[in-house]
Amino acid sequence: KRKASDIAGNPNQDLCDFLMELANYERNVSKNIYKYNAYRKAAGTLGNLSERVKSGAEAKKLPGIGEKIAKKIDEFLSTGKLQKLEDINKDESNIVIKLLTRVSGIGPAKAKELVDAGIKTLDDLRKHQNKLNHHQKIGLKYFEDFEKRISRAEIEQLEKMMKEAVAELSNEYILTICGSYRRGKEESGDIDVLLTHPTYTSKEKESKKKNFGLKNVVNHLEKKKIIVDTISLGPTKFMGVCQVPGEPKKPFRRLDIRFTPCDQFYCAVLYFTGNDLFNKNMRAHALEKNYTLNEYTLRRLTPEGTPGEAEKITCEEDIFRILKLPYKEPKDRNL
Ligand code: DCP
Ligand code: MG
Ligand code: MN
Repeated sequence: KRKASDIAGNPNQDLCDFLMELANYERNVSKNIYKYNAYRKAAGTLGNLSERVKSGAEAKKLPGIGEKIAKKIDEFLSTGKLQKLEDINKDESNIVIKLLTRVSGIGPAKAKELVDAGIKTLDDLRKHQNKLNHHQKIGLKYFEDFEKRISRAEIEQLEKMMKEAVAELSNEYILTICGSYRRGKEESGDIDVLLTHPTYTSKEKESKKKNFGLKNVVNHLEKKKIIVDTISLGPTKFMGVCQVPGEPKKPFRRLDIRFTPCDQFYCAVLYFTGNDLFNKNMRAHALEKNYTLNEYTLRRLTPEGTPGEAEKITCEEDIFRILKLPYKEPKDRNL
């Protein structure tokens, strides 16, 4: 069942927005990832409510909302704005950093470097592309399209086309779209594809998987005009650009593909489904139970703290069961 807020809109959208703006400021300007995550967690909590929050005190009872954020909620509810954000947005270099970090591939450090070099607008950036690496150039080239949200309908369309395309290479590929799409979101920021093939295991040598490797898949998707640009391509990871082929032209979309050994598929599905805060929590839970969990494996820790053999995992439920955690559907993994 989808939450009411996903259909009828979020009754706390304005509060979520200012918390996310504070989060992004902490990440992009202060470089304080701890505060970045704290604001995001609070925004996530409010975003999951089906009722409008009435006061800071009420919000404080919820997970991830403490004294300081409660005060900000009260200020916002009574004045309709936040003085801290007003001040932040008065500073011109903050405004430029905010703009530049919207370009895919430009992080806080690069944005600051560009500001120091006198860059103020995307047009400045277009004139100084020599300052950008390949990823950042692609981010700039597709800036407008990459900001557009992707509907489930369009992702479903691409999913079907990609599944048909890889099946032409081998009918044994398994292709799963993860990320926010798998968590049931109505719209996504990009498309996260997980791919595996039975000939590719963590023990198999490179040579054996060659015929069914990621490079062949990417080549084939290029031939089908589904993949239209590449940011980077390695043996297990593709980052690039895709589009629904044909007319009418749809926007260009960011596409990530991970090619995973089949014995590690479900740890990868769990990781790639996220969200990232859920993953952080799940890993912390694992450690409390003397396990170490990552995108590849779940392993028990010895008393000395070294990881043992990988547990045999045949579905996501296995991971929850071994960690003695109640199973959570992907749609309930929005922390
Ligand atoms: N991920 C993570 N930690 C990170 C980045 C990503 O655990 N630092 C995992 C969880 C994410 C998944 O990878 O859900 C996909 O990453 P995205 O950045 O594509 O995020 P989403 O798909 O969740 O959201 P969006 O709709 O913005 O793409
Ligand atoms: Mg995504
Ligand atoms: Mn992604």
